Amino acid sequence: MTQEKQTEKKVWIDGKLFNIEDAKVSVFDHGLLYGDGVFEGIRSYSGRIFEFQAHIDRLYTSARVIRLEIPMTPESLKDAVKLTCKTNGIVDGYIRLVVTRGVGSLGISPFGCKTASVIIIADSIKLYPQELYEKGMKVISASTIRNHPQAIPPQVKSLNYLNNVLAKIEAIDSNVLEAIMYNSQGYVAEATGDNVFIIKNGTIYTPPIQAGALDGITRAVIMKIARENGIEAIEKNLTRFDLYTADEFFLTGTGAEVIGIIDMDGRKIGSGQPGPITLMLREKFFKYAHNSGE
Ligand code: PXG
Repeated sequence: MTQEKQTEKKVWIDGKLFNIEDAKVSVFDHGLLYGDGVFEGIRSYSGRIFEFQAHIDRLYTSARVIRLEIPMTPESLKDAVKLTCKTNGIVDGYIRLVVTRGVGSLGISPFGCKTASVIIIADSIKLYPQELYEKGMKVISASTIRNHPQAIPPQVKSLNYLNNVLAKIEAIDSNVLEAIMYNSQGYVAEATGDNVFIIKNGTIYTPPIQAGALDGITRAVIMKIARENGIEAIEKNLTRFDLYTADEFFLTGTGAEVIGIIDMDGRKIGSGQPGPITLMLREKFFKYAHNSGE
């Protein structure tokens, strides 16, 4: 057997590990038919799973809101994630946890679906090219808005990402890689898979979750690190004016980590380079990430 064969990638589905080519779900799964399900994206740093409990808690919270019962305890799910990481030799990597409504008949009602399916993929992710982490990234304003709070709440990390997909397409059509999404009132909500931060006169501002953002786990870590370093971090409704006129601007997320924004809608942000507070927070974030986790 070759070395490669021994480290062949496996995907965990409902209690079993499958080779990639056999890791499949039914066409009658309501996750596919209706986008009915929830997910999490988690990173592993230096062989430890970053903010593991926070991600597990958010998954179960998202599931509760859509009345989806995850057919295993949080503890057994964590064990399954650890097993999948170990099996795939993950040290610095990315874990995608997906819970679908499961197999049912055609028709929207979820109540004919017997049990939810749980899928764990342990792989790697690179959201943006390395060069943009050093030089900073350009963004545009998306015309596609985040969901109205009386639709599926934006705090639910659901399998319906089409608003975000459309905003991402707008970005790519404009020759940039990320778009800022607004809410139905015109306030800044977040990017397509990242939370928004600006710095003005030495203070950090980020939109409140109620503005239509996911309650980002990286966001919470960054606010904690900022405060520990004597920087005030305030949740406040922001408009595009606030972003255009920020001294510094950055995005955070499990995929994105921390990335400086240097241009928005053709306006140069700050000095046109990732700012000093952004760079300091980024460095402290990685230090923390590689020295925590479980
Ligand atoms: N907002 C949205 C809509 C997200 O999907 C974040 C904010 C950041 O939250 P966390 O908890 O990760 O700090 C996310 C997370 C991908 C990818 O494949 C997307 C995310 C995370 C990991 C990978 O594009 N989004």
